[in-house]
Amino acid sequence: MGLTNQSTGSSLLGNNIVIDRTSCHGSIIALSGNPNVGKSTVFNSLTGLNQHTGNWPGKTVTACCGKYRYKNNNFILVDIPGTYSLMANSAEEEIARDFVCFENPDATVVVTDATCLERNLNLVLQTIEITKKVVVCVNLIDEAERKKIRIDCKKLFDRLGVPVVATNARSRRGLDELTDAVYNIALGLVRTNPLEIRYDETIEQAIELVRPIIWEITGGKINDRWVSLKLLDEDASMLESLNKFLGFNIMDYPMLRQNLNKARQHLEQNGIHPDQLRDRIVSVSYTHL
Ligand SMILES: Nc1nc2c(ncn2[C@@H]2O[C@H](COP(=O)(O)OP(=O)(O)OP(=O)(O)O)[C@@H](O)[C@H]2O)c(=O)[nH]1
Ligand SMILES: [Mg+2]
Repeated sequence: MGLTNQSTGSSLLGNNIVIDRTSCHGSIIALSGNPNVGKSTVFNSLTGLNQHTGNWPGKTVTACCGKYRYKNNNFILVDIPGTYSLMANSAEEEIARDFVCFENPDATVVVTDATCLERNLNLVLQTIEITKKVVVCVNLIDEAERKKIRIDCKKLFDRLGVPVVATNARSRRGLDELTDAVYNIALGLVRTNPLEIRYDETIEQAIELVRPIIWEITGGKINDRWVSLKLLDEDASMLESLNKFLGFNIMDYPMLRQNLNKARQHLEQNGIHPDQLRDRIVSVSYTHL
């Protein structure tokens, strides 16, 4: 299938994963997922490299890049440290969130554990809220089968609206299908139709007060709906990353400040106080599972 391996000189600098795009020609593929679900095993199988794997969570502490070829195209795979969410509750979550949001990978593979899929789907939902270019890898399928857990990938695909591939990364089962799904998404040959997370009416109205301004300022380069929600939630770490990405302070725009205030007033008037917004956001995500 024309898959060859090669490492790249890309690295994790400080809190950011830095891809040297001038020396890396190819599609950038993020490999994310909860800790200990087999991300590095998938990474090693595809790239031929030797990222640390083992049966305890938190082995991969810095991101690692590797290269593979498929159907005459180069792919740069980035093994991101495992996270349970993209809410930036830790440095790892911040790294994962910033890579998926601001590095604009050509595809993000969310590796999940087939034996406890429901818990893993939270990260999938948070990821498809940021990017449409997602492939879900249901790994450890052999363990699930051993425990008599049946995963209906077709049904999951219907619900999530992104490709879902079952794998046993240790034996390479399903990896050809995964490589093909990634190829199709990264090169835009297949478009996804991800499940849209909808919040209650008041939050949706608040988002709509901010979203068009974000779109105008950023020129559609980032997900305006998601950024609006994060700004309403006063997510300081996301604001810092956003400003770094843009190269200016987005809060310098008076129109944005004005509409954020309006949106926050609207939330307050309808009983959603600033410290309650995050809980509302998280609980709504769970209702989509
Ligand atoms: N049975 C089975 N074991 C697997 C599979 N994929 C990975 N493993 C094993 O699961 C353990 C964890 O795999 P890793 O690749 O290190 O997981 P990771 O997601 O990179 O973990 P962190 O870096 O800690 O987040 C290792 O012992 C792997 O050999 C699989 O599909 N089936
Ligand atoms: Mg790892």
